Amino acid sequence: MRWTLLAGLLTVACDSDDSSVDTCDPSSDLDADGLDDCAEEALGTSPENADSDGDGVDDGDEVACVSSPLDADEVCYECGWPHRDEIVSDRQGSEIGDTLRNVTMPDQCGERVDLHDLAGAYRILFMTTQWCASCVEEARELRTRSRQFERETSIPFSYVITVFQDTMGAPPTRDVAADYADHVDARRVVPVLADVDQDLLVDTPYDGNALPGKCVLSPQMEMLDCYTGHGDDAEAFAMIEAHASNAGTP
Ligand SMILES: [Ca+2]
Ligand SMILES: [Ca+2]
Ligand SMILES: [Ca+2]
Repeated sequence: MRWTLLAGLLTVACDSDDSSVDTCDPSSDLDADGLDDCAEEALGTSPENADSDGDGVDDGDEVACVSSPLDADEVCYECGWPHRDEIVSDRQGSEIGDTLRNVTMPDQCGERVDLHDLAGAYRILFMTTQWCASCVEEARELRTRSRQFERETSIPFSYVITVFQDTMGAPPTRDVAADYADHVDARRVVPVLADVDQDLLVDTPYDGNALPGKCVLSPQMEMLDCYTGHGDDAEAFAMIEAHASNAGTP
């Protein structure tokens, strides 16, 4: 932001008349980071420094993966998840209608992911244990189910699998996310998170007693419904379509 201010002051200082206010050239990409000079001006990034925040990832790549090119603490997730935490409201709680608290959990790429970065799309949390064999069977369908719903409705959606116990019934280590993702073929389509501190058993109405637990989340991370058991989640998908329709989303 400091750069934007400085650039603005320099522009004003150098202006001899109003006609020279807009000096950027949309056909020029001086630092070859994939963003033209005018896009950089609008973003507040430097048109002469490909990595404005110095975090090792070029500005254009950060914009493409939905990561801030002006925040050195935020870089692209290896698994490709966006950083959508800016969409989440402050009204947090653990009941239906509340906004889910932000918790950080390791994913299948071995990185810690802020749950709120997964805002911006509808989600169904699929909360399970590693030892639940019938849950594995259903979890294997979730990648296809996610893609099918998105294709049919054009509503941004995916399941998010969270694992709160390992094969022995103990809290999972961070490696469990990668193991489980491989086992159920989630690839990088369905986020798989190891709930190492069992945060979601506290932060949602789900108590972990019946498997799997499921919570439907709005793009703002509001809990629209929570329930348990296997199934095709047809009612949850109908709820998402109705919610999206009311919210004016296609
Ligand atoms: Ca550029
Ligand atoms: Ca950067
Ligand atoms: Ca950054």
